[in-house]
Parts: sequence; C-alpha cells; structure tokens
Amino acid sequence: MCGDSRHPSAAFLHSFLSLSQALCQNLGDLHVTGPLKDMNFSVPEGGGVRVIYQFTSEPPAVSFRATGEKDGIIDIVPKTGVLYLSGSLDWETKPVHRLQVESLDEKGNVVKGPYAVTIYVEDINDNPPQFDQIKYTGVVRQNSRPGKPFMHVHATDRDDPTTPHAQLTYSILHHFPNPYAEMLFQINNVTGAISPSITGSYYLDPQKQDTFTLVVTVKDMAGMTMNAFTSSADVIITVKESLWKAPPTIRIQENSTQIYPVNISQVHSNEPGVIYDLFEKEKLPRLPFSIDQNGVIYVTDPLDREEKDTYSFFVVTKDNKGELVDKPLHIHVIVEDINDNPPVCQQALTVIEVQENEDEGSNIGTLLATDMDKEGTLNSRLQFKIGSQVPAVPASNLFFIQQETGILQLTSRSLNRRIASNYSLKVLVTDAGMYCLLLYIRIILSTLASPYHNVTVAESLPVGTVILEIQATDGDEPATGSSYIFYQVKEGDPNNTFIIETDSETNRGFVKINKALDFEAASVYNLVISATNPEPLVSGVQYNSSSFTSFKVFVTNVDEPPVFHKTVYKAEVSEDIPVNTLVMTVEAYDPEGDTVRYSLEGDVRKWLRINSITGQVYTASTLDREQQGTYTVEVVASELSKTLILHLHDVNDNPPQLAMDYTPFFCHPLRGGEGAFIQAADADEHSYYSTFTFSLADDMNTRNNWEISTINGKLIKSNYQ
Ligand SMILES: *[C@@H]1O[C@H](CO)[C@@H](O)[C@H](O)[C@H]1NC(C)=O
Ligand SMILES: *[C@@H]1O[C@H](CO)[C@@H](O)[C@H](O)[C@H]1NC(C)=O
Ligand SMILES: *[C@@H]1O[C@H](CO)[C@@H](O)[C@H](O)[C@H]1NC(C)=O
Ligand SMILES: *[C@@H]1O[C@H](CO)[C@@H](O)[C@H](O)[C@H]1NC(C)=O
Ligand SMILES: *[C@@H]1O[C@H](CO)[C@@H](O)[C@H](O)[C@H]1NC(C)=O
Ligand SMILES: *[C@@H]1O[C@H](CO)[C@@H](O)[C@H](O)[C@H]1NC(C)=O
Ligand SMILES: *[C@@H]1O[C@H](CO)[C@@H](O)[C@H](O)[C@H]1NC(C)=O
Ligand SMILES: *[C@@H]1O[C@H](CO)[C@@H](O)[C@H](O)[C@H]1NC(C)=O
Ligand SMILES: [Ca+2]
Repeated sequence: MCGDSRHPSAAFLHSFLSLSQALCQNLGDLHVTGPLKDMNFSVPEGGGVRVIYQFTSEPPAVSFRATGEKDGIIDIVPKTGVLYLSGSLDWETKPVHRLQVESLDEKGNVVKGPYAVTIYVEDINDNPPQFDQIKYTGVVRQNSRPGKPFMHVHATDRDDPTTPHAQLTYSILHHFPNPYAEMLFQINNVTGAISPSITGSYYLDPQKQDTFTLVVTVKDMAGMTMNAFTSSADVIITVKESLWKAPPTIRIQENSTQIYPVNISQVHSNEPGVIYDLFEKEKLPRLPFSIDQNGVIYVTDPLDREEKDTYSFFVVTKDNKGELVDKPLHIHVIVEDINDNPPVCQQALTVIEVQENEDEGSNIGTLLATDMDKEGTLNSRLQFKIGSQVPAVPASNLFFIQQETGILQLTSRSLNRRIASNYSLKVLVTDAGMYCLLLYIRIILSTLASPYHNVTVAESLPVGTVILEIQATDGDEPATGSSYIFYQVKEGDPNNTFIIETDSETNRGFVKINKALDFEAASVYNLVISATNPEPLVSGVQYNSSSFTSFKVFVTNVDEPPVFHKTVYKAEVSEDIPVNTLVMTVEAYDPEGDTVRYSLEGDVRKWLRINSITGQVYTASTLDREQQGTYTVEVVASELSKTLILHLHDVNDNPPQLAMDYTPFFCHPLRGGEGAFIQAADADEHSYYSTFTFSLADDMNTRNNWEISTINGKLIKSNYQ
C-alpha cells in the first residue's frame, strides 16, 4: 500500500484504493502521502471520485482546511488530510484548479500554510472536431494556378490543442463529378485551404463543368489512430471563366494628338491583390507602354509607324514576394498608319532627252517620288500632275503625265528645236493631303537621230582622219554644261576601227579612224552611234538618256601592188648544174586578189629565166663561177589587171553556104528574062566571101535552062531566060 486511510466510506475507499493502486503502479515514486507544502497534481479529466493525496499532520496541527477553486468537486477530509475528488473534473470546463491548504490546531488556528495546491486537469480526447459550417461555397477561375487556394474550410476541436486530441487533419473524401484520374481539387491537410490541383488548373473549364461538390472530412488525433473522431462537410465549388485573358491585338493610331499616357487596354488577374508588370523581349531602348495596379495598360508616347509598326510584350502578375502568379500574357500592338508623311520628291534636276521626231504618245520617262506612309494605303498613294511648262510654246500642253504612274508622254509631234530647245516642267506630286514639287524637269530636244549621210572613204586614209562630225543637240547653240554628251559606237564596229571624240565646249563629236581601214577585210560598216548624258542619274529617277543615230561607212578599194612574201630570196648552187635546173620559186600575192605575173630584171648574163605564172626560176645557160661568184637579179611581180587582147589572123577555114531559107519562084508561061537572087555566106572574114564563085550543077538539063551571073561584082544573081 502506498498510504493508509482512516475513515473512508466504502465507496470512497474503493475509489481511493483503485487510485492508489494506479498511482503506485503507473507513476512509481509519486508520494501519495506527505507533509503539507506547495504541491502540483495532474489529474485526468472525467475519472470520477478518487483520492488525490493525503497530507500528514504534525503537532500541534490536528486538522486541515482547503480553500480556493474547489468547484464543489475537490475537497480535503479535515481530520485525515486526504485530498479527494467527489466527482469528475472536466478539462474543457476548467483545466486548472488552484487551492490553498492550511493545517489547524485544536483551537482552529492556523499552524502552517496556506500552501498552494494546484490541480492540473489532463485532457482526454472526448470531443470530435467540428466544421464551422455545414456547407461551404467557393469560386475558382479557370486556369488558376495549381496549389493557389481559392477557399478554406475550418473545423475546431474543444480538446486541448497542445495534445493530439485537437490536432486536426483535413482531406477530400468525395469529389463529384470526378471525370479525371486525378482530382481537380486538393486540400491542405493542415490548413483546410482548397486549391486546384495541377490537373484542375489545366482542365477546369466552366463550359464543360461549372459546379463541383466535394465532401471534405476532418479528423482529430492528426488522423493517426483508428479511434480518432471524424466529421465532414460539403463544399460547393463554382468554376468561372478566367479573367486573365490576353486582349485582342491592340491597334493604335500613330502620331496621335491625345494626351498621354492613353489607356489602351485592361487585363484582370484571376487572383486579387497581385502586382502587375510589363516585360518585353525585343530589347527596345525604351518600351512606350506601362501598366498600373489595376491592370490598365497605357501607351506613354505618340508612336511612329514609320519607325516601328508593331510591338509585342508581356503582362505578368506577381505576388508580394515577387513570385509569378498568372501565366504571362502576350500583348500585340499594331501601329496604324496616318498620312503624316508628305511625298518625297527628288530635288535634283531631272533631265530627259527627247528627240524632235518622237511620236505623240511616246513615253519619254517616268518620274518617281516616294512616300514613307504605309504601302498599299491611300496615305502613300501618289498622284502626279504637271504644274507648269516653260516656255509655253508652241502650246502649253506639250507634255502629259499619267496621274497614277508618273509616266511622262508627248501629247503631240510639235516639238521643234527652232521654237524651243528645251522645256522646264514643274510636276506636283500629292498623296491624300500633302504634296511635293518635282522641280525643273528639263527636256532637251535632240536631233541626233536624224540620219547622217553615208560616208565613203578610201581604205588608204591614215589613222586619225576625221571622217564625220556629229552633233547631238545643235552646233549653233552653246553647250550648257549640264548636258555634256558622250558619244559611243554601239554597233557595227567590233574591232574598234572608229573612235569618237567629243569637243566638250560644243558637244560636237568627231568620228575618227582608229585603226587602218582595209577594203579587203571590211568594205562597209553599219555604225550605230549613241549619245549619252554622262551625268550620274538622280537616284530613283529613270529616264531614257540616250539617243541613237546610224550611218554607213563605205570603204573603197585602192589598187595596191602585189607583195612578195619575202624581201630577199637566196639560193646556192654549183656552177656546173645543167641548164634548166630549178633554182628557187618566188611567190607574191596581190591584195586585190588579182593574178600575179613574174619577170626578171637585171639578168645581164642571161643565166636565169622565170616561169612568169608559177614564179619558178630556172637556169637559162651554163653558169661560171669564175665569171661571177654571186649573181643578183631582181624579180618583178605585177598584177595582170589589164585586159589581154589577142588578135588572131583569119584563114579560109569555113565553106560558103547558100542561104536556104530563100526559095525563088517564077510565073508560068515564062516570058523570058525573069531572074531570082541567090545568096551565099560563110563564117570567115568579109574579104574572103567577096570572092564567092557561083556555078550551076554539072548536068545537061540544068545547064540548058538556067544561067547564072554576078551582079555588082559581089552579089550573085541566078537568072533563067
Ligand atoms: C507547480 O507548477 C507551477 C507551474 O508549472 C510551478 O511554478 C511551481 O513551482 C510548481 N510547484 C511545485 C511545488 O512544484
Ligand atoms: C498532410 O500533408 C502533408 C504534405 O502534404 C503530408 O506529408 C502528410 O503526410 C499529410 N498528413 C496526413 C495525416 O495525411
Ligand atoms: C506627326 O504629325 C505631324 C503633323 O500632324 C508631323 O509634323 C510630324 O512630323 C509627325 N510626326 C511623326 C513622328 O511622324
Ligand atoms: C481602359 O480601357 C479599357 C478598354 O480599352 C476599358 O475597358 C477600361 O475600363 C479602361 N480603364 C480605365 C481605368 O479607364
Ligand atoms: C533652253 O532654252 C532657253 C530658251 O528657251 C535657252 O536660253 C537656253 O540656253 C536653253 N538651254 C539649253 C540647255 O538648251
Ligand atoms: C546609205 O546607204 C544605204 C544603202 O547603202 C541607203 O539605203 C541609205 O539611204 C543611205 N543613206 C543616206 C543618208 O544616203
Ligand atoms: C575584225 O577582226 C577580225 C579578226 O582580226 C576579222 O576577222 C574581221 O573581219 C574584222 N571585222 C571587221 C568588221 O573589221
Ligand atoms: C532609250 O530608248 C531606246 C529605244 O526606246 C532604247 O533602245 C535604249 O536602250 C534606251 N536607253 C536607255 C539608256 O534607257
Ligand atoms: Ca477531441
């Protein structure tokens, strides 16, 4: 026994004994009896009647007295000093009871004390957790971040929060509907915070399912034991469309006169209290946009489309720790064009050369102007108009410009250099509202294209000879300097036989022989000559700066003597070679291609002869070295250009013939004396047929009836009488 008792009732004793037993067994060295002093006791709640302790009395003390928070349950037996409970303590009602205990003598005077006796009530898990509400409702936005709570549930447990009895853990028991393998929502088991799961962040879509019912539970004992208490509640969740959406492409008119900054859009985070910010990836020196803490996006300065026509950047939201909240939103801005750029005209003088004889309607050039405004819009549509023409003779509308293309045309054929050698035009170029002036388009009239006479030159003319002078503008008019002319042989002279030099003062061109002419190589040249203005063309301006002329150069042949292939022909022979030995062959050719004949001159010893046709030289007699060791003669080659007339002397080598086409006839009866002419001829010379002799065939009948005689000594008359 741990202690003794003197006057306990049966029930009390029973309790006391079991308490004592328990204390002895479980708490080992706890003294259940002892002198009066300050003491702390720990008593589990709800255990019923029991003895806590027994104070021992020391004389002169004979009894004890307890005061304080006895609450009708805690008291002390005065005579025995037994501290006991007459009922159950409840931790939830009063976890600590503070008492004062004194010892008294016979007369009731305090001997010792008061001492502080404190009874700590120990909690037991006698309360289930309870949700604050039977039913919770919450709203979640589509695409909310996973794990970002949008609502909380909360439960309480009346047990001692320092013990597992009130340690609560939350979980989701049911999830209606639950269309995916993983739940769309999750709950923090400690805080009761409900958030979308990763799956939910991805799949939640009010179009598909906008309401979910969760059954959440809460357990005490940290959910660790089977006999933990469990309670549950319904959570109704509504899914709403995401607020966090990128606006459609924003269009901002450039160079606007509004007061900046200008609100151009607004974005809304799904989460409250976020910090909005912009960032861009284009590495611009400065982003002309800003955002405020309500998500309103501003353009901060006027934009210039011609400088940059689109912007792309992101809006982000951060929490107060700088962590990203929503996925970055991509913002697109298009800068819209306004007509804020005037057309740009070339300021430099544009020179167009036109030939006098150009047809009406001829395209003589295209004028160009540019506009920085957006291509393909009215803001950059340019229109051309002739402002003035100086001089306005012979008419004020000699030129026409195509309004949309800037193509300049002649309206008539009335250009005449005698009236005006040049015109200056002012052309007005307009866009939808602004304009520029293309100043002084000088149109120079040129006559180069009028054909020159053909030139005939002898092939023997020396290099450098001027064969023709040409003039592109007019020799009578002084050069202006602004239109120096550069002539070139464009066609018909592959070997650069001709060259053209220009007098820079007069712009006159001199066509000269650059390489020796040769009738045999080329007897006619069809030269095409261009006259160009070599001034650099104004960039972007195109015009036809050349004009052309053409003429023929006829080269005449000059009879040139034959030419030997060698200047000296040499041969060595022995003096004893026989006569008619071939010594050498000389050869000459004639530039005109005529046949060459050879002869020898200075052959004083008559040793050699030459075949005049072949040029073969033979020995003509016996040579004698003792008379002359080296023998020099000249070979002459001449062209056979004269007609050879070989007169042949006739011989009588043709028989005479009667002219058979002539048949004489006579009328019967013959009166006598009738006659007829008979003629004869032959191919020989006249002197021969003058002596034709006629005779009758040698038979009797003929000789008796016919007679033949000669008339005038020349013609032969055959007569029958
Ligand atoms: C009783 O407990 C209180 C609080 O823990 C403490 O201050 C006091 O010293 C204790 N008394 C005794 C006698 O142990
Ligand atoms: C509560 O959640 C934490 C982290 O999610 C987990 O480690 C722990 O085991 C959970 N407790 C219970 C009782 O489910
Ligand atoms: C804006 O427009 C004005 C005329 O309205 C013009 O003078 C100015 O050059 C323009 N600015 C830009 C940047 O285009
Ligand atoms: C900013 O402009 C948007 C539309 O562009 C509008 O919806 C919003 O209400 C405006 N915000 C403010 C603060 O003016
Ligand atoms: C242009 O014509 C004017 C007269 O109309 C004349 O004085 C001037 O010299 C001419 N200029 C050229 C380059 O031909
Ligand atoms: C030049 O010669 C050609 C033919 O040889 C002839 O057709 C042309 O009319 C001549 N030109 C002139 C200007 O005489
Ligand atoms: C140009 O030279 C080539 C080679 O020397 C010659 O064959 C040709 O006939 C020449 N042409 C003219 C047009 O002189
Ligand atoms: C000028 O026009 C002629 C004929 O129209 C053409 O052959 C020539 O190439 C043009 N010259 C230039 C420089 O455009
Ligand atoms: Ca409890």
